[in-house]
Amino acid sequence: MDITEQDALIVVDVQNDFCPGGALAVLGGDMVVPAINRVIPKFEHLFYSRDWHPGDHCSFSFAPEYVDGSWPEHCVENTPGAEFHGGLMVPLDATIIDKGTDRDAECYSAFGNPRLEAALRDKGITRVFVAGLATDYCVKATALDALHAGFETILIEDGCRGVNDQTVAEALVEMEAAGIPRVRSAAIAE
Ligand code: VGL
Ligand code: ZN
Repeated sequence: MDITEQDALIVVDVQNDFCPGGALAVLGGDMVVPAINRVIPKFEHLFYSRDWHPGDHCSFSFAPEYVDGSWPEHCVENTPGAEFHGGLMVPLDATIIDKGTDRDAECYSAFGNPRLEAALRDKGITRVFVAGLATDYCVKATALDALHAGFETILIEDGCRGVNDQTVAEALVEMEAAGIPRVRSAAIAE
């Protein structure tokens, strides 16, 4: 697959708290790392979002239900859980996009931070590839927002993992129906 200077990679929330051992671990969350690292050298434009919450963020709950948008405390700004997975390649010229920084608002999409869309437009990007965690929450929200903002949007299927099998399956159907195809990392890297 041909990747050009009009393409960007958006890596969503590949942070310790979403990986095994983390506060809100996604099953196999760390498995996205080799898939993402494989495609990084192909892209000139790299964006990495971070879930970056204040300690009293409104999504935190002591009795999380995982179905109504309440979660155990996770990705608190400047804590080890909020750091990128240690194996993830993060080139020095990559742009980091923090989101969920407002205590009173949930923010699944990386486009919740207006810097992302502004930077994509500024660089003349027309197509984005999306990967990361979690497929059924922040990856889905980011990919759908990218599409609605007018970018051709492609999901890197082995570069994503989700919270719940059922909602992952639904998310994949929803994204596909919206017009977001899936590609495997090997097809990009080759
Ligand atoms: C996420 C739940 C809560 C995600 C972030 O990155 O998918 N999920 N905060
Ligand atoms: Zn969060």
